[in-house]
Amino acid sequence: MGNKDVLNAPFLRAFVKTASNMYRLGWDERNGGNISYLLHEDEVAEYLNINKVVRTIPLGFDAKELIGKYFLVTGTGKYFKNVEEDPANNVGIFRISKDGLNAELLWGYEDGGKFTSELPSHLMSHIARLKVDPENRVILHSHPTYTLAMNFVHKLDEKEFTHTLWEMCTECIVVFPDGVGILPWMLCGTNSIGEATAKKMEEFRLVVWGMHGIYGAGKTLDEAFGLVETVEKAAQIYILTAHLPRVNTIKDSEMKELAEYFGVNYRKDFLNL
Ligand code: 2HA
Ligand code: ZN
Repeated sequence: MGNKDVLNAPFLRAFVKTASNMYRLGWDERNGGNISYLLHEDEVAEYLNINKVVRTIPLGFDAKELIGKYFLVTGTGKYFKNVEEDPANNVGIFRISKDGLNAELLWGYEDGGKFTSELPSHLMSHIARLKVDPENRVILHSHPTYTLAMNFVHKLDEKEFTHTLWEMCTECIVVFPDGVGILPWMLCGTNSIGEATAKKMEEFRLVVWGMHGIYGAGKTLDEAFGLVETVEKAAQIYILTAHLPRVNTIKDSEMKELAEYFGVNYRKDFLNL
């Protein structure tokens, strides 16, 4: 128990790979972006002594719904670019303390750092998603280029924004039938934006932070990443074509056909049928 090298843990390898992919796609400049991954106690215990708390770090909010849960989370001020070569300084593994107010660090943040400034949005979103999907394990935040560009030229209305994305790639409505939630520009790093994000997460696995970036949620790193990747692809097609005359389009009746054929529960109110 607890004596295998955590750097070889499949959950850490997958996490690092996700951060590197996001960096290489240009979504996470400098310290932009953050990822949180809910770990099972037994998988943590295979690599770490779960009775040895390295440091206790106040959360700054009440996370009592997550008491005793373990998270792998990127560090504040850390660059996605550097996660792969130095996970121990750039990410950390902690457990939520018995009073729900602290993070009990078990590994990582070795240079004295701590979790991302967006932890309120992450943990509050985990709480919200777990109520909808008990298997949800990942929340990630990023600044994907075309999605962000689209924020400046497209109306930030959930129905219209989702509809435009669905129109840009045939499979969009199948990948995110629940659509995209949108928050207006808000001050980031606060409990308020955390509460607002979590409220949207009750309904959506994707939440755009107006003129800032996007959040994705999923059962796995691949699911959360894939959702953001698909939105970004659609936003890229939109930005590449928005200024050109539209000659062809995927019709709402065709999107309905897709959703029905693939058996997904889509937002019918986001189509104009
Ligand atoms: O700190 O992306 O929203 C990284 C961020 C903040
Ligand atoms: Zn951000």
